Amino acid sequence: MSMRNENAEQVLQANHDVVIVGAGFAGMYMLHRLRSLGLKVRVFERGTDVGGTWYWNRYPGARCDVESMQYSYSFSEELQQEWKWTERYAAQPEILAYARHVADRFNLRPDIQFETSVVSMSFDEECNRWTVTLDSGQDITAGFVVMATGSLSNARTPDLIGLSSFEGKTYHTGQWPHDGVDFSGLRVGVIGTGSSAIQAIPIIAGEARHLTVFQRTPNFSIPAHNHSLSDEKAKDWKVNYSELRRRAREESRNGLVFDFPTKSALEDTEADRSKHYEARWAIGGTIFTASYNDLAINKASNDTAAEFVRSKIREIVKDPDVAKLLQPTTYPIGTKRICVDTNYYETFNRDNVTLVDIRNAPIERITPRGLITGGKEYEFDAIVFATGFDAMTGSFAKVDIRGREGMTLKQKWAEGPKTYLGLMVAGFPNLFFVTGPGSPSVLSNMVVSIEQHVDWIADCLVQLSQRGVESIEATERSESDWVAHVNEVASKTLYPEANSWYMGANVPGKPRVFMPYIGGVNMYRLKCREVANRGYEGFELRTIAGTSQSRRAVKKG
Ligand code: N01
Repeated sequence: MSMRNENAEQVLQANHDVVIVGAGFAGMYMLHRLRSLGLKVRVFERGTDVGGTWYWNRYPGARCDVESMQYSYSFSEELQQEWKWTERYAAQPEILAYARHVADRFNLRPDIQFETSVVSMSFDEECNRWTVTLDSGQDITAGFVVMATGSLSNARTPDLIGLSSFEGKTYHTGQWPHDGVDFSGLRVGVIGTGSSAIQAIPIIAGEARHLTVFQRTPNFSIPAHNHSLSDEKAKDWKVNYSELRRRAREESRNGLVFDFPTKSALEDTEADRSKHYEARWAIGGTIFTASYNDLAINKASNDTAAEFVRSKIREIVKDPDVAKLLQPTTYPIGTKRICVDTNYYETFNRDNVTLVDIRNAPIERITPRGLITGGKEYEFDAIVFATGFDAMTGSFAKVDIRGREGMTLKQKWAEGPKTYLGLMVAGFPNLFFVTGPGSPSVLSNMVVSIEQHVDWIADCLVQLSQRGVESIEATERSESDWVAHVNEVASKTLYPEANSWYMGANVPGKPRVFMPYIGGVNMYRLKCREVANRGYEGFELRTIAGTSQSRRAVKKG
């Protein structure tokens, strides 16, 4: 190949119809959909393989708390019929194997560039294209960019004094070593008691010589009652998949199939309520928070569920002082993400486990031998940070994104994320967000929400192509109306009462705004459909004739 041809080839490779950032569940399906439309698409992924959350979060006990038959793609009938889940709740290795299977089955890998981070992006208003800069320094241009970077993908280690002085090993649950960690015979400290910690703690306690758990805020956790999935049960789902998936998408608020209750907790007598909660506890899982129809909006109803779980903690944990520390009292149940566990509270009955309450005595500093809190030094061989994520906006904040007139997304979101439908941002044309802030995302079965966004974006690109539209952008008006609506709906619930990552409260200095849309995936889907049917109401569509970089035609819809 001559030099000239090599240059031409490089230019060709650097120009795409669509760039997708991230090869998790969202990025993989987005690639599949857009490629089937005949578009030239490139995915950039910082990991060495597909899987997103399930690629990074390999901590002991990592498991999905949405049932496997529902936490899976529905876009391919063959895929959903052929894949065999082995447990009610799949463990991380099985979900990662599923993601890899999808990548192979749909031959996605050739269009994914692994071990590549997008560091910056800027929109060229002259030609309506994005220039995407990679960590290698290479520039790629694309008519459209889809951020499929996940809602919980920017792991956060608190900025503790002395962190680098620690002589043992440190780990973060969200960046776990691929070869696993052997805690046998070690003194281990776990910081945090969120979903990740609650899954990891029972397993680490079984291995370590001694485990010390540092708890700032206790969490409500419901037993998973995980078990292997019988062939009959799986068959039941598979035979009825089309109807069940429809119900999850169109009838449920959270993208899960179950019979949503029609009764308030206050309509039952105390004895009936107790029986009902016992039955829900015996079923297990996140749907405990939907035991009645008003637990998220009525404090008196919520109190009954919270008290039931507190009574369970008192029943399970033998030491009354430890049981007291483990009982959440400062926020309504469900307003911090409900946790699902296997033997979490039971673990505190072990002789080799100590709970340290740091609510009033934050960790002062990390020392070479361990950490200091409440004036006492705790010594460890390993410290596990189960301290969560810069949720919902963290993965966007890591990329320097510049829209019209050089405005950065960081500036735009200085007081909290602003989007129209969680899909687009005014001032940032042709940039889509999959499950962005302002959409149901983390309040739902993520796969359902991902598929809905991917399908909407793909359909939108088909429409734009057919109408000769070069750029689409949320208007300031539609964006501010949507943000107001998202806040209004949230304010009618108990959610804002908790210092949760939904509110950005876990990151010092982050604006306190309720980020996901709580109106329900069913209502939200209708709204998105209506917007599209009305010719993308609330978006500005621009047709620019005669530009040199016209978007490639979509070959088929
Ligand atoms: O993170 P978290 P996570 N000093 O933010 C504490 C999903 N997920 O990784 O509550 C001391 O919930 C912090 O304390 P506080 C799920 O959506 C799903 O556990 O802020 N402590 C908290 O206890 C979940 O909600 C699954 O007071 C500090 C903990 O660290 C989300 O991911 C499994 C601290 C962080 O909890 C995040 O879960 C796992 C500090 N400086 C995760 N900073 C399943 O599907 C933070 N903490 C089952």
